[in-house]
Amino acid sequence: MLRFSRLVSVPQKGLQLIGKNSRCLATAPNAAVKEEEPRAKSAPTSKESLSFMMNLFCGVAETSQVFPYPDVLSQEQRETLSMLCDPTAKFFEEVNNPAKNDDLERVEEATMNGLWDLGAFSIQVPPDLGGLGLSNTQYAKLAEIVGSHDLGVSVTLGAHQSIGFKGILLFGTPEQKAKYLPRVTTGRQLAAFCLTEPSSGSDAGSIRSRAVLSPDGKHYILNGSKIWISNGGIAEIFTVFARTPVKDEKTGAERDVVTSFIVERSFGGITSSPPDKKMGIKASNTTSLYFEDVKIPVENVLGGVGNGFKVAMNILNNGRFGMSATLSGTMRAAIKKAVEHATTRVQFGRRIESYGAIQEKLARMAMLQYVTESLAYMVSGNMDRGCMDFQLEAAISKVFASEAAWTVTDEAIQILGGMGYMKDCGLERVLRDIRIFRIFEGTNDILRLFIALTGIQYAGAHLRELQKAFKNPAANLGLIFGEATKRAIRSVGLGGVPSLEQYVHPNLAASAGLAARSIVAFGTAVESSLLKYGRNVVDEQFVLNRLANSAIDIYTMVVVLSRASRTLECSLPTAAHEQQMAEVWCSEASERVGRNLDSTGNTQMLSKFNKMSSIAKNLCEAGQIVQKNPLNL
Ligand code: MYA
Repeated sequence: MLRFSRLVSVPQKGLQLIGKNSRCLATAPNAAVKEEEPRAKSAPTSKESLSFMMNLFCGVAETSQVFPYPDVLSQEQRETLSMLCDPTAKFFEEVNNPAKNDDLERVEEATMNGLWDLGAFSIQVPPDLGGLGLSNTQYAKLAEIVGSHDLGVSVTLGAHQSIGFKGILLFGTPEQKAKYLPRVTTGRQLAAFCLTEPSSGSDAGSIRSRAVLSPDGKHYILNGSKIWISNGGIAEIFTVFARTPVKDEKTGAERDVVTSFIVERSFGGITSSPPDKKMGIKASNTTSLYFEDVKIPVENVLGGVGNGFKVAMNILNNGRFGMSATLSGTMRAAIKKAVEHATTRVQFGRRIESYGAIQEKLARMAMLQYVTESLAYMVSGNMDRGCMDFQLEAAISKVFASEAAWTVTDEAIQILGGMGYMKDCGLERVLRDIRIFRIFEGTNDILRLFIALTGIQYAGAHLRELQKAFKNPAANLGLIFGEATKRAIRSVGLGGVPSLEQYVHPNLAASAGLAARSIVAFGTAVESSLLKYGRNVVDEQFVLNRLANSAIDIYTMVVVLSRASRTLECSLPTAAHEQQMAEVWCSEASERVGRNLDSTGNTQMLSKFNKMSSIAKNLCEAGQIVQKNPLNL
């Protein structure tokens, strides 16, 4: 059962509000997390977020992190990147063999060596510690190239640097960085991220591995096991999360907290299982790991005792854009295959590209790729600009990319028909490889709840602030007036919808209007859900999912509007094409938002949710399909 404990505080009379503190706190590496009471004022408080997504939950269009579309590469960074792109692509075309890696269930040695030589295992490590010292955006471009060729290799690279040693980069002390980063770069030692356990998957806070301080206070002694660890059997350096007992300073009672550690295989006491047999990403090594009385020096605590959960979440937040970048490359490659086929295959006397059924597929595939790519570079660009509050946007990029890539690859296979189903075509491997992306690094189901609940908590804090303001109206006129106006505007319909037109190219004004209306409708739906369910909203997963889907749709609308506007402003040759994609995307996404939001408050839909809940319970009680077949056999 999901705790999402942060959401179940502060039940109030009247306005039922939730959230013990605002979620707008920057998740800065090493940042001390303060608990402040929200201050009542109309301008953003110090705890208020500049994240588009957080503000969306209050029905507010905070545009500073979405318009204009980030353009963060300096000339020098652009040149460095161009110098790396060609050799990387060439390497994948000439040296790496994805089908062979898949058959062998490991990445061939020549590929591994070549990738080390290219610096592909240390893209973001500073050069003085052995890496290429590239930015998130540069990383995204390289990830895209790898993703267009071999997802097994992507996961090997990503498990190493996106999450394996990312904690050292983000939270390591200067000594830890100096000791370990050269080893995972020029030292060619692989890293792995060890969070998941047999009884702790989505519920990452429930891990049982335990590390206890030795009597002389010099070591932690680690015992426990981890499962499904990418690079588990081949890594030398591990970021391991374990419970550690601490004494409560006030009561003297002992309690467990989660702490992260840098662990070396050479410490002894670590064994790994044979590689797991998987559906896809077979080339990537996945194993269980067992820790038996592993002696970890105290100086290998990463990020401070008790901060392990936040270290884990921040590592994941920081790495998620890499998945969307990777998968936008995968989609590019799959679409290329589909287009090659559609433009050469003749059936019923015409090339199949000329049929509407195929055109609709190709257009939808192109839009899904365009949105994914736009999300990836929006998030990486914002990270490079120094934005600290991007966890919702990063989660959305992962959820969207993994679902889009599945659909696009599946449709590419459909366009190729029997040929697409054959192993030689390569798409069946890609489809198998892609399936895990909806599961790992936070299942899409858990990330949808994370998006909805985190945003709702922010909106809840905002409402609570308003409630407090009403207790002293004279001192808080600004806030109250602002809110009253907003609500009055909502109650009279669309007339007062905030305009996004000033941020987009004139050709996209109508689409911007659709996005703006969706933003207002979303804020209203969140507020209604908060007022209706109060803190119990945490249990309303049918509603939360629909809010999350609407939030995802709205973010994608704004992101493509931003990107297409920039393309139009620069008069790039693809401007008309991108405009069309943005228009169609916004039109369909806003329709989905309307339907999803309607269903969060509509009595008929709520009754449907109850029925679905009951159907599922019946199945679970029966342990299988409840009814017999129509023959009653
Ligand atoms: S690795 C395994 C991945 N596992 C997961 O992702 C686990 C998923 N579960 C969770 O994320 C959490 O348990 C959830 C929280 C979200 C469910 N950012 O009480 P809480 C704070 C910042 O709600 P829970 C793998 O698959 C929160 O505010 N903070 O927690 C590798 C609160 O703080 P406070 C966050 O109920 C695969 C506190 O934590 C976040 O337990 C290989 C507690 O919150 C957040 N996100 O549930 C991948 N979440 O107390 C290879 C929570 O202050 C990749 N908090 O209020 C390949 C990619 C390709 C790269 C290519 C390279 C070239």
